[in-house]
Amino acid sequence: MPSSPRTLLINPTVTSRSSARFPLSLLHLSAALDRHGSSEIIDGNVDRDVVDETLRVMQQGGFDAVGISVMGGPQLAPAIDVSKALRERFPATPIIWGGYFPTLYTETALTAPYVDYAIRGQAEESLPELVAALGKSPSVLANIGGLSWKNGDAIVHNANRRFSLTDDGLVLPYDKLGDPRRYLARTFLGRRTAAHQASIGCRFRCTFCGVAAMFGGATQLPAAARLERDLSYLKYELGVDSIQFFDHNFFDREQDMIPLLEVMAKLELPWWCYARADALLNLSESSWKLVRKSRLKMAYIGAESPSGQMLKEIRKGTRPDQTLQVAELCRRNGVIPELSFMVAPPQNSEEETEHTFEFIRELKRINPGAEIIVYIYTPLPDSSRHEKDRGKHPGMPLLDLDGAPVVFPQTPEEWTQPQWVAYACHADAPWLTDALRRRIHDFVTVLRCRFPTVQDMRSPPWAKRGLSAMATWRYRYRRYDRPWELNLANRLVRLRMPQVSGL
Ligand code: B12
Repeated sequence: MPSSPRTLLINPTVTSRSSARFPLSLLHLSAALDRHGSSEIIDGNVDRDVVDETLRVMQQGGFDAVGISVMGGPQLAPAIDVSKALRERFPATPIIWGGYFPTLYTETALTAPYVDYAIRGQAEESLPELVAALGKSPSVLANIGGLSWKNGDAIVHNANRRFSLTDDGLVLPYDKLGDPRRYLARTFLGRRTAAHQASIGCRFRCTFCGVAAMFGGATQLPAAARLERDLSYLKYELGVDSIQFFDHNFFDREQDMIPLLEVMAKLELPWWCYARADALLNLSESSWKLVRKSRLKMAYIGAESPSGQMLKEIRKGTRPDQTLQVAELCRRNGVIPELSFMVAPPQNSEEETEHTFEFIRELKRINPGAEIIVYIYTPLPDSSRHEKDRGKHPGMPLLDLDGAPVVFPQTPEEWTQPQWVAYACHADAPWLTDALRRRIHDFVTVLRCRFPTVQDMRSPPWAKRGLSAMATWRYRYRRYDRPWELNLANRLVRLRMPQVSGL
């Protein structure tokens, strides 16, 4: 391996060009790689033909390794396509997978002949160490934290690495993306919204969440000076006018948040973030004052379920009454709560789902502006949870409609089958009857027509008002079933679905 290795980083296509946001994972990795070598980025959300573009860039020569970011769900098929094409045309180039899929399903990723290495978790340190170690003896590989690799026929999992929020004093290398301004989007927050991540991790260990599986309950906040430097660059250099935070959970302990909120209040960039009901309810009035001044527009809060029992089982750590209270608190403070629910759990699927619909109605009475996201509850397989949590809080075995145990895919290809893509997207589960699937779909159709999301910038206001009026009687009388007229109208208007495309 040369003393200054070159790495090609790829983000396989996962969303439309208009929904493309800064590929933050690759920007962070690129910054880390460039300290001891160099790197280039191909972002499939912008360069739509990732395979052709990758082969074209590779032909120019000189890359020592390729790193591919892979999230379960729709990103897997393009990740496989580009990996296979690389293996065929450049068989000697090592292929490294990183991100949520190889972190959660490490063995599955490494069964593929086109994946040589999987890095679990954060990779700012592990990836540069790996590319520097390529071609050296296996004993060097064995010392790289967070790396899983193939030693002959055996798969070796090195120890986990501790998470850290390193700061080399620089902003991310946005210019690696060509003109970074093409990633600024018109959203309900502003005309030039940028994605940013300030802190990492989450201190909670909800059993269903990929973030808990990745971080195991650890979190780290940035220094206020760093947040100010990064956001000021976005605001004053790139002309950003609003921010979507990808932080796994923005609001942490109040005393630690105050310096960060002061930065946000100073910059006054309308913003969106992930939050928890308990953290918002615990904020003092002086912090809320900062929040209002900072122009927080929307907070995505995992409400998950109206059942206290289920919230305990999934180790959510919040209660249904807190969900109701936070809806009211947000209303008073001019923040829209975007509340997400997981319906159709494997046990008592129908009752739990109907109970959730009623709870959503109650929330809408408390705060009609609250936005609702409905997912199907699709738990992670125990093997994909963080090593600290495996075997604990097992829950009931997952059974399909015939009562047979649910068997998770064993290869990346199997994960690309439509039913497993839907599972990864929390859109379907093997225990769902056709009737329940339809019932959920119909409820969501009536709900989102009755209360169109403010995030929809595409549909004209008259169309949204029209749909809302059409849906009123169905919503009022709970006549959700077969809303054919709304489906028809929707086909013309195509309301936006935040759960699929993000903001
Ligand atoms: C932005 C985002 C998206 C974007 C696209 C992202 C992209 N790749 O272009 C969009 C909106 C399209 C998206 C879609 C989905 N997403 Co998404 N998304 C996120 C989000 C909010 C931020 C990701 C991010 O940029 N993080 C910042 C960077 C710095 O961190 P990172 O990505 O983790 O990268 C680090 C490591 O993972 C690793 N790494 C990453 N890539 C690579 C590559 C290599 C080579 C290496 C070595 C390491 C490595 O190193 C990086 C630096 O330390 C996360 C939640 C979060 N806060 O992270 C969810 C998240 C990743 N998404 C998730 C999911 C499930 C989805 C969906 C598949 C389903 C859904 N309903 O949400 C959908 C697909 C929707 C559809 N099309 O139907 C889950 C994944 C968990 C899991 N169980 O697998 C997350 C964690 C949300 C959650 N809490 O459930 N998503």
